[in-house]
Formats: sequence, structure tokens, C-alpha cells
Amino acid sequence: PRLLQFIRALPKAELHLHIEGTLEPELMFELARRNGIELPYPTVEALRAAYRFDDLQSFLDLYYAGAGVLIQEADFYDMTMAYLRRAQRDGIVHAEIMFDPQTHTARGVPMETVFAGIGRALRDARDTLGVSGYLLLSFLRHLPEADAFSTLEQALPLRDRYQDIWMGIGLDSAEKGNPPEKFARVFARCRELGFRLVAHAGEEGPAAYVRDALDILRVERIDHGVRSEEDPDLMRRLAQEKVPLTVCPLSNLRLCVFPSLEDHNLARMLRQGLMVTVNSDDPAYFGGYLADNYLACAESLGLDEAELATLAGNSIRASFLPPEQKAQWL
Ligand code: ES4
Ligand code: ZN
Repeated sequence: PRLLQFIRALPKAELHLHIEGTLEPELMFELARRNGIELPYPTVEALRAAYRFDDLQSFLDLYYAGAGVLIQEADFYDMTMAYLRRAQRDGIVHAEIMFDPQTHTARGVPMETVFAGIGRALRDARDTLGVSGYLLLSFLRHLPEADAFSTLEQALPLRDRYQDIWMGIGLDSAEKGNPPEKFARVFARCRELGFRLVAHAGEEGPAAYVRDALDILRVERIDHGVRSEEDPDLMRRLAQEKVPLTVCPLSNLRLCVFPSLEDHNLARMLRQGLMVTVNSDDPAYFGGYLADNYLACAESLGLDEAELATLAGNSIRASFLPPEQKAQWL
């Protein structure tokens, strides 16, 4: 497949990836056995067969249950290292990885364990694979803002130890009914602390959530943002201000945000001059890693090689890498 080779050869950054969403069924079963946990599916095949989703919530239910096999530092390390090896194969030179500490601390897993496992994998990958990585700590928006504040408080003592990788803060989970303003105070605090800020918006929620993520949370990038198209004024602003959108085509397809990939608005937004990037979101659940997402879009939306190169370049430009490291890949 010539086009797949072309895509893999483009230096790319992955900017929208949930590390818990990279846990493949095979590794999930291995970790379950290692930790003496019984999974509600008899086999890898039966588990994979359950990956048919109607919407975001039906996915999140399985995703949080799957994360329950992550107990020890080595579990977080193995999951992260498996993703980074896979990322290298796809030509990813830099990954900005979200994680959901609340999913783990709520089960009694210490914050230190989560940071230590993911952090050690990021450092090993930098040294042995030549893939750089940053961490974005994401708050779960279905929980109260007070829980986000206490999560931040638990993580801050680790900031010095992970200064080279913990760059920012994100906001994920169930969007509808959990608007950006619910997290205005904790995001203001994170901004004072010097973190880079991102938030999911306009995936299932309305265009107004994209605007409010920019104006109230003051995020630098929007995760998804595909429903921005419903508001022409917002679209003009996104183009004007070059706000990066981290779009996840195969995720949108699997979660029924679009009925088919041919109906996806990625190419339309790109051709309108928006700062669009392609990402994999939760690749173990959505049937494709980063190069698969690029390839599926090329085939379904008729993206040519120049457009694929623009998308790859956008991913580097929209990353939180320092300018001199971006220049190395542009
Ligand atoms: C997510 Cl696709 C998506 N949307 C919102 N929150 C998430 N967490 C993991 N994947
Ligand atoms: Zn996401």
C-alpha cells in the first residue's frame, strides 16, 4: 500500500490520545491475569465483539471498565510502552498523551503509581525509540469541579519530578450537560500554574461549548470541535485565530458522530483554512491507529498527498513542543 507508506513517512505528532484507550484486549487480559481480576468476557474475541457503540456514553462505560485492570506501575508502563512502539511504526515523532487519573485514584491506585508507570515509559521511549512525549492530565467532566481540584492537589507534589513531561491539562468524558463553565475555576488555577490547556468540545456537545472552552477555559486547542460547523461565526473565528482542532475521524465514525466517513467534515474544514489535525483518540477501541486514520480519510474524503502533508505539518505546529524542536520536523 503505497499511500500508507507515504503517510507513515510523514513526521507527525499525535495530539489527541487517551492512554487508557490504547489498552488492547490482549494486554487487558494479560493484566487481568497478572492482577487476579476477572473480566466480564470469556475471551479476547468476545471482548472485541463488544466494541460496538451507539454514542460516547456507551463507549465510556466499556472504557472505564477496561481501565480497571491497571493496578501496578508496571501495568501503566507496559500499556504506554506498547502504544509508543506502535506510534513509532506510524511515523509519530511526538505524542501528547492524555490520562485520566480520577479513573485510577477512585479505585485506590495512588497518583504516584500512575505518573511513575506512564512517565518511565515516556522517558524510555525518548531514549530508545526517539519518540518524544508529553502528558496532559485530564479532568473527568461528569464529576464535580471539586473533584478536579482535589485531583490537581494530589498531582501537584509530583510536578517537579515530571517537569519534562507533564505539560498540560485537559477535560474529557461525557460532554452533554457538562459545559466548560463547570470547570472555569479549576482551569483558571491551572492557567496560573503555567500549564498548557486543552479541552474536549463540540464532539457531542454544541458549538457553544467550543466557544466557551476558548473564552471561559482559555484553552489553546480544541479536542474534536467538529460541531463548530454549526456556527458560521465560530468557524470564521477558528480560521482567523488558527485554533487547532484535534479531530479523530475513526472515533467519530465509531461513536456515530457522523453516519459514515464520507460524511465527515474534516476535509471541508481543512479546505476552509482551519488548523485541523488528525488523531486516533482511543485506537484500541476505535479500530485504527494514527496512520489508519490518515489513510481512511484519504480514501473516504479524497485527500491528496499535499493535503496529507498539510495535516502532518499542522500536527507539529499545533503541538506544545518548543519552536526549535518543531523546526526540526517542518
Ligand atoms: C473520550 Cl472519544 C472521548 N470523548 C470524551 N472523553 C473521552 N475519554 C476517552 N475517550
Ligand atoms: Zn478524546
